[in-house]
Amino acid sequence: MFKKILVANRGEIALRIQRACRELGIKAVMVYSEADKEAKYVKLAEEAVCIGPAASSLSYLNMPAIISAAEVTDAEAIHPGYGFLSENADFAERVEKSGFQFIGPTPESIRIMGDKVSAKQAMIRAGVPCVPGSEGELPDDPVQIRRIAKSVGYPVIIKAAGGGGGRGMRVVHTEAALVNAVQMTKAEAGAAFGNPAVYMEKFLQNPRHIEIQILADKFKNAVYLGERDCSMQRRHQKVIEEAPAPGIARKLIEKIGERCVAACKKIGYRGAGTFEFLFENGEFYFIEMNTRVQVEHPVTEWVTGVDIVKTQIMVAAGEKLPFTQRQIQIRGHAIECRINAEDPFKFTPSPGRVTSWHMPGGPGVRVDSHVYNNYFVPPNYDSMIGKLIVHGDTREQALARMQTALNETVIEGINTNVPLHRELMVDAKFMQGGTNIHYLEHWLSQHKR
Ligand code: MV4
Repeated sequence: MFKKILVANRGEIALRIQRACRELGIKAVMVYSEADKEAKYVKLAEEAVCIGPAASSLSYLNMPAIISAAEVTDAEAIHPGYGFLSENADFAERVEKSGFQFIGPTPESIRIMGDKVSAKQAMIRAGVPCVPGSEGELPDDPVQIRRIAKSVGYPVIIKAAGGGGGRGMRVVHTEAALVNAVQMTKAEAGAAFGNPAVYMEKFLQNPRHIEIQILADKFKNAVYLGERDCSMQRRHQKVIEEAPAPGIARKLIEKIGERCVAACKKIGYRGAGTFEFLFENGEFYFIEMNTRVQVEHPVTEWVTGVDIVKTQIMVAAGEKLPFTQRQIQIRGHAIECRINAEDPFKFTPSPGRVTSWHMPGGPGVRVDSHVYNNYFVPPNYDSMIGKLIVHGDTREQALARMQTALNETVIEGINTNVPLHRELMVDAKFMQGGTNIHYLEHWLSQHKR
């Protein structure tokens, strides 16, 4: 096992990784920007290195600064967390070329999944069901583009190969709008991602976003840890996640989970990963794969009892997965509310000094946050300042626990979206379960203030 790891991230996930290291008896080196020197995990750190000014481009995205920090502290591995450099294949390569273990998949796996066209082709070859669409990149010839759209059937969606997470997409309803839409998307993709390649899919009108968590070691062992329902989102930012997905038969999850595991073995995937699917009319359609630990990993940890972050570190160190598929059982129900420093209904960011911070507790309540009383939330980063996760024997019990937990929560000095969560947890449709990807934005348009 590693003796020392460098944590190349900030916020709640930096603290989460630090905690996993403590449990494993590994020293964690924390890196921080000038804006983050007051963060809890920096104060708690046995070693911390300032890697630059507040701007992410000069600190958390600064590859030489991070690798130098690993060199001067004698770390053996680098955990990238999520966001920042976590899905940057060049970074993973530079980490390994510098003699450190990248805690994640190989640069090659990251590269394949980063290009959404090659990701889809890999999944088709591995037997994972995908959204019907163009076989690979769209050609330039308008005649061929029209022919492909006709065979897929309108409406279609044009997506950038270099996009993902909702960036670089355009829905097309008619043949009249098609070729121009393709050209526009290509131009935007070239400018935004340095890659003008686009592909086409049938546009699914009312799907749910269901994702499968997997873990794999370096010996082609892989397991799936069930699914998460991440349909409650606004502008491609998830707001609430839960596991398991309400109303989806276990048998269906097992079938798709086994496909994901087979795909991992086929491509030699290692580490933690997530297969994202759209789920409509009882069918799963692969859209993208995330090659990192995700924000919402705690709901899966709670229903499976598996520590995903610890396991990521263990498999990166060359250990075998410490469990088989048969040992993975889903127990109860977990819900996560992302706590953001923002206006709860207008969504304007709300950084600043937290003058009061009281977190809930009791049975089945977990809080992952680096914030503490009198902490200053810097204005330079993502607005997420923590996550409130609950577990119950049933979804009803989890909902009741989340309602109580949100009512106990007191955060003063900044605005947060806790009031929004309080309303959503008593919303009849959400309480019923199974809302689709449009539900939250529709709800917000009906609850303007
Ligand atoms: C789609 C889709 C409908 N049909 N693809 C948005 C984020 C990116 N990961 C893929 N996205 C979508 N792809 C087809 N063929 C609808 C979305 C989509 C969406 C997906 C997941 C969660 C929220 C969403 C919100 C709007 C659109």
